Amino acid sequence: MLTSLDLFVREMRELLIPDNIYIMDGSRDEAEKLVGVAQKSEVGGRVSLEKLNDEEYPNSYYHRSAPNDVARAEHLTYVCTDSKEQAGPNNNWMDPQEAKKRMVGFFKGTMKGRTMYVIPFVMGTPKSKYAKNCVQVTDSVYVALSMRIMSRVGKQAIERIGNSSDFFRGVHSIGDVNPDKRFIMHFPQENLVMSFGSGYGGNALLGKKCYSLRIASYLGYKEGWLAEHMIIMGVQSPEGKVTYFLGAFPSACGKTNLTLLEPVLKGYKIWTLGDDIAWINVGEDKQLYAINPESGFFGVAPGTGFNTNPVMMKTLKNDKFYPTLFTNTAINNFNNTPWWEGVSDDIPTDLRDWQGQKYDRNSGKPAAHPNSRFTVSIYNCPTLSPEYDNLKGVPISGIIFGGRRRDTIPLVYEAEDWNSGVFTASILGSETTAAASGQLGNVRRDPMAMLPFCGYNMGDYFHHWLDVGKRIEKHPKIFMVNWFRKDENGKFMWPGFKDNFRIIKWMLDRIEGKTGFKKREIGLFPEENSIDLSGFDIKKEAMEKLLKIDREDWKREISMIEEFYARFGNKIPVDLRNHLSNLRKKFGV
Ligand code: GTP
Ligand code: SPV
Ligand code: MN
Repeated sequence: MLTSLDLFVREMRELLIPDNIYIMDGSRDEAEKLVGVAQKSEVGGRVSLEKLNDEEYPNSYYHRSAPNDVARAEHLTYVCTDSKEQAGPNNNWMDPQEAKKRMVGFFKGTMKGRTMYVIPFVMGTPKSKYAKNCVQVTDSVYVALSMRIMSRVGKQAIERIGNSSDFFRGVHSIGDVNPDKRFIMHFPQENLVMSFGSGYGGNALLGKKCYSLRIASYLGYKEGWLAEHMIIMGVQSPEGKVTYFLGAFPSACGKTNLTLLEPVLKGYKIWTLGDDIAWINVGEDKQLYAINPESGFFGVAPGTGFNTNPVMMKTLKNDKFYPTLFTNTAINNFNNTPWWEGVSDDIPTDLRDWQGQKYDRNSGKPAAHPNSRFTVSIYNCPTLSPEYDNLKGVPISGIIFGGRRRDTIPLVYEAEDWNSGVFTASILGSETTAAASGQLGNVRRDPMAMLPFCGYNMGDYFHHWLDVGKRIEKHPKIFMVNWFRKDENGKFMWPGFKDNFRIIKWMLDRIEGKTGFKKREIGLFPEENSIDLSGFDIKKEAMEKLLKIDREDWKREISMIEEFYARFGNKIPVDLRNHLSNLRKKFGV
């Protein structure tokens, strides 16, 4: 008897017409074999993988993508539900039949002369009831190897699927990496994604944003849980108590750095559980519990160095899990190591830039692509939490939201209660970054850092957040932060990175009731001297500026929020609309 999985593979063979089919077992031997294949295979004139200096970066390989394929393509990403309203104004929409017709046209026979890799994988630790079964096919050996780092690839997935037809199906081909034939189509009602024409990150590793956020958020809406663009971390106090936080920041706004933080305050420790995605369930004790469905980091390289993120540097130099990949960084020819802005203070003299050209340091351009990344197993991380594989996840006491804002948003404040927190998260704005193709530095609304990742109507999503709040008894505290406020000279006013722990410590004190608050227009602010600034010579005026509410800035902010809310019409919950009108009154608009 053919299983549903067999039938899917047969259907894919008939559609894609590959020369060979390879079903992955997830073993290390297999990974070594596939790396060998990648070292010999070319995509668009580029060798798929090149070995890097094994002493400096063990088990590490370098990949250069096509220059037109270096980031998520939000304008080519669609949610194809029966009606446009289900997808909402936050998504591009296409009729599912039309979308499929278009994609089948692209996919037909596209794997002639290629191998089809069949990747069975589990998102979440396989014994957990929250884990989900998935299968992706791809013709990119780089994607296949990346998937093995980012998720649990192999036999366990096939065993878990068994005779069931209930698994996520991902269909992927790099095609000829032509942006005119590039689409990432989601079919939440069919647990299906079809992605053509890109080999990059979130466009191609379908377990990541496509499944674990867009499809999973839709499943969560139906089933009563949340799939979020969030880190998970444990903060251990000098007494040994661990408090778990979630943190949502838009792409390239500091998640990976926060979850691998080495605290600046003595006696504290951060335990890493996840740097990008959290699946959040209501536990039997009516508390929120979170798991990380992923098993690796696909992290931003620029800015990562021993000064800013020593734990990630150690992770990248760890040889535990094979392999580690570097994509679109520069290469230091002197010792064949990957190089990017921020990994060393001085620029090496003999660099190849991310496109493989000799780097001209007078060009004014960076050598590494601003969205160059590393793909590395979470098991390489020295601060990996012992609770990482906990089947029910970890109990959540605090949720942090943050954006990248040169002005308007204070360094930190707290929401008064769950619903105010949902409102605060729903009005999150952030400057666009290199993680998605398009203009940089534009402020846009990015509620819960989920604008590009919510697989259904965001109005319904806000209702869902409020509903989850009604089902829990012990509500986590909700905070808003902004590490990126700038002074008149365009300089960051807050040092960020390890000093962010000073703010985390204040949150801990708030959770434990050890410090009070000052109530202001937008929420609860730290009392005088309650942020631990020991060993840090920041001026009192600088702190005041970092925590300032500028009324003119906020009037502008409110009009941006209103514009955003208006797109959703009466889908915006009444409670959130009331919060907005209260805010308007406080600022006299
Ligand atoms: P995605 O993987 O795209 O979801 O990004 P992310 O949210 O994990 O962001 P990440 O931690 O990789 O940081 C993105 C960029 O911001 C990097 O260049 C970091 O060096 C920089 N960054 C992170 N934290 C801080 C901070 O506290 N202050 C400043 N100034 N920069 C930071
Ligand atoms: C992001 O853009 O938020 C990322 C990178 O984490 S990607 O996998 O490309 O989505
Ligand atoms: Mn992300």
